[in-house]
Amino acid sequence: MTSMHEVHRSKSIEYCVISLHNELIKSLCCLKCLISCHLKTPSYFFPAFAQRCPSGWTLYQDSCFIIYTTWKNWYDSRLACQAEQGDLPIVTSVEMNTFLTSFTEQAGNTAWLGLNDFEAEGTFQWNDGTPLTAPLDTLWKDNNPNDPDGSEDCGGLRADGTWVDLSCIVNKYRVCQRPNGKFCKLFLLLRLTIKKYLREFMDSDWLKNGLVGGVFNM
Ligand SMILES: [Ca+2]
Ligand SMILES: [Ca+2]
Repeated sequence: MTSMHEVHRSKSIEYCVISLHNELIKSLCCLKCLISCHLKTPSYFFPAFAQRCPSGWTLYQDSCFIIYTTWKNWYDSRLACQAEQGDLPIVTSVEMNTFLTSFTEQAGNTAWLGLNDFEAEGTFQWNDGTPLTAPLDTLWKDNNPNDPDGSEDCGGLRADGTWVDLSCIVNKYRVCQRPNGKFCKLFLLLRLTIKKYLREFMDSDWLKNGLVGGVFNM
């Protein structure tokens, strides 16, 4: 039978562990603010900021997207995206291309993609080095890539959803892609891990057997 003393000791331990847990979460939240997840509201509730894009950006899968209708060449467009912790888009599926086309269709012009054939003429790859593979290579507009004068090394997404190779120094719109709260997800994972270990700590035999009970009751 559980004595009142044991119940009291158990509650003391529980309170200490919960307090410790809360302090850890608060510390993580402060750190989160420092690395700036671009949240609208500073919240301790991790699920609430697991999926947040900055104002004006649209969430699609694990990334945030925005179109800018200021005219820039491919290089300056890329730099502008990188200045916002993003990059030109890397299209990973036909569905994603359809999503991106909603931007160019509305804007009514071509936007730069993170696609180029700098390394080998005619062999396009994404800015992260991954090759362009089927079925995405069916998205080229008729007769593209054509590189008519040997200078069309950058890929753009047209308003109709097809792609063209263009001279990298011509000015086009740009879509920027940036990760959606990767740091926040890391904290969410960290929090779940901490909870798991705290629960195991609470349930551990050596704790229940009172080996450290005296310490908590001091
Ligand atoms: Ca080319
Ligand atoms: Ca072309």
